[in-house]
Amino acid sequence: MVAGFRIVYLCLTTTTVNGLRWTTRTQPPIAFALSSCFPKSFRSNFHTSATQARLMSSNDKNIDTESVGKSDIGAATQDADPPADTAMNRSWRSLLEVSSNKSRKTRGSNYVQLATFDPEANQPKCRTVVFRGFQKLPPDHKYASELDGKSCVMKMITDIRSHKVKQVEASEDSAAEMVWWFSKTSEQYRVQGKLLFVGGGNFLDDGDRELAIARKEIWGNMSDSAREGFFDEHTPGEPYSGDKKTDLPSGGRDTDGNLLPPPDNFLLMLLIPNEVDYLRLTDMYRQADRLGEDGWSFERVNP
Ligand SMILES: Cc1cc2nc3c(=O)[nH]c(=O)nc-3n(C[C@H](O)[C@H](O)[C@H](O)COP(=O)(O)O)c2cc1C
Ligand SMILES: *[C@@H]1O[C@H](CO)[C@@H](O)[C@H](O)[C@H]1NC(C)=O
Ligand SMILES: *[C@@H]1O[C@H](CO)[C@@H](O)[C@H](O)[C@H]1NC(C)=O
Ligand SMILES: CC(=O)N[C@H]1CO[C@H](CO)[C@@H](O)[C@@H]1O
Repeated sequence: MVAGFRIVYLCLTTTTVNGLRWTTRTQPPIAFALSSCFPKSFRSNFHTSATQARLMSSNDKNIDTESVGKSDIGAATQDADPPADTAMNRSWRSLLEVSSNKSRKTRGSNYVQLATFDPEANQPKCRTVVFRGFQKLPPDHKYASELDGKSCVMKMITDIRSHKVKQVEASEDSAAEMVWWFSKTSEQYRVQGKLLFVGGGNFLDDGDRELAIARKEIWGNMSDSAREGFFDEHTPGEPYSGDKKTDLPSGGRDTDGNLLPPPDNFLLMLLIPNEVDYLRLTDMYRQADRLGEDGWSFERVNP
């Protein structure tokens, strides 16, 4: 098993968004890229601003218009037409719930891009990860963060051996930014915040009861193949060392089929947001949300 397979496995797991269970099916990254990069609702009837025109042209180069079904365009246009009065006065968290509900059936709609900064290389680094729902925490928990009665703590998983972990650990403020593009509704969320890892003893918060439970739960909810990958001793990113099977515990289970505890490699990764930039292309609406001392505030800004 090599790093490439691990990626596929990560995509196969059952995840939760807003409390709903859903399973992401494997598909080649290329197919994913194609299907999700076509902003179908760009062709809606809204006025075209300079920014929109720029965005459209940069995308249209790659669009095979024949492959975008007419029915899709219609559906997307309808869906992407929020009642103006309600859409203008909502926090990013409430907007995101609507977006994510609308796209729940779209394959790959829970793939997000996560950027960290590598202080050693003095370079930003970005990669795709699976967003696995919001983590509920008790109100008095030190990382509890709520908005409109909903948790803002964003849940993902990763391997301790991946570079993002070193990058975040080496950076002073654990800063990261996640980008989430909803192709169906032509919305972009850029979520800035702090990344937090929870593992089996290597991190500051590993002893936290709530977080340890959350890590265990997500481990248990993963697919067998995803779990298995975390027992693989081939270090991700190292020169290819062949496909020789180590004796991985099949499905991350013991010989009786019982779930093994998560290995130290397996990390719960939480993003705790402090700033969100929301952009909706259908009507060129942009909003900046910020977490201040008095909680979240938001303001409409020019697109
Ligand atoms: C569709 C897709 C989903 C992925 N999901 C995850 C994930 O949930 N967690 C993760 O650590 N890597 C995931 N990966 C792999 C990352 O993109 C990346 O290759 C890996 O984490 C190593 O990155 P790093 O060394 O910069 O940390 C996924 C890749 C793809 C293409
Ligand atoms: C926006 O919503 C808040 C409550 O979330 C409310 O207090 C405020 O009056 C609303 N503003 C407008 C202009 O609708
Ligand atoms: C989104 O979906 C969840 C789960 O079905 C539901 O509980 C929630 O009310 C929905 N939110 C909105 C804003 O539609
Ligand atoms: C989303 C999901 O599948 N959640 C389940 C994870 O596993 C626990 C039990 O370990 C269930 O209670 C959750 O419903």
